[in-house]
Amino acid sequence: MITLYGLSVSLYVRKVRFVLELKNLDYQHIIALPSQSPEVLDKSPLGKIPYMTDGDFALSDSTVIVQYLDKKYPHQPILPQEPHSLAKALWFDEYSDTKVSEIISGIFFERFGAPRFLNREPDEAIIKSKEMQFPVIFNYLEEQIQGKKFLVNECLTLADISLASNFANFFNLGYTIDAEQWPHLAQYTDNLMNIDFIKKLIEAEKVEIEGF
Ligand SMILES: N[C@@H](CCC(=O)N[C@@H](CS)C(=O)NCC(=O)O)C(=O)O
Repeated sequence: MITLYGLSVSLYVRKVRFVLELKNLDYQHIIALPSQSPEVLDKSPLGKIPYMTDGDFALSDSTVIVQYLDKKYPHQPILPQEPHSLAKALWFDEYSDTKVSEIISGIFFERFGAPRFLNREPDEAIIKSKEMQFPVIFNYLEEQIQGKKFLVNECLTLADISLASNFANFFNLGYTIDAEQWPHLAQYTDNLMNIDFIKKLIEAEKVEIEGF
């Protein structure tokens, strides 16, 4: 049995859940926070979420987990075999986990996390400075998408799954993408958010985080 630990609103946790859902794997999700407790460190040596167990095998880090899942459960693959395509898919996952996350999840953390976990109001100056960086990621992605439905090989890969996880937080925050300025990105993200398993999980999350 697969058990995934972490908060639903984490883009890294959501990335893993998207893959579990896409592959239609049986799993349980346990809500857990990052922690330096010995029990958590035992499964996640950096104390971060997500971490996962598959039977008695424990592993952490979203990118490690999804690569493991793709190897062990190869139906509905998310990673291409061909080396250039594989590198591209892993690159967009990295770009999403770092640059996109720093901006979008940075804002999400201020709005959602600061009041709940740091007992303070969101810092509007931090939010403003991150909003000003939207064009950096939008321009790059616009150029990469070029009217395609998916980023790599015209089929859904980890590249799109990782970005969908980040943009779910972006849309949940009430932002929209200016389709005049970034038509490809607006269309691309709209397509992603309407893929069945993505849409369903985002809806389910809303119920899970109610009252959090
Ligand atoms: N590279 C990791 C990043 C995971 C991560 O940073 N998770 C955050 C929550 S969204 C966390 O646990 N932060 C606590 C910490 O950094 O100690 C992954 O892909 O899973």
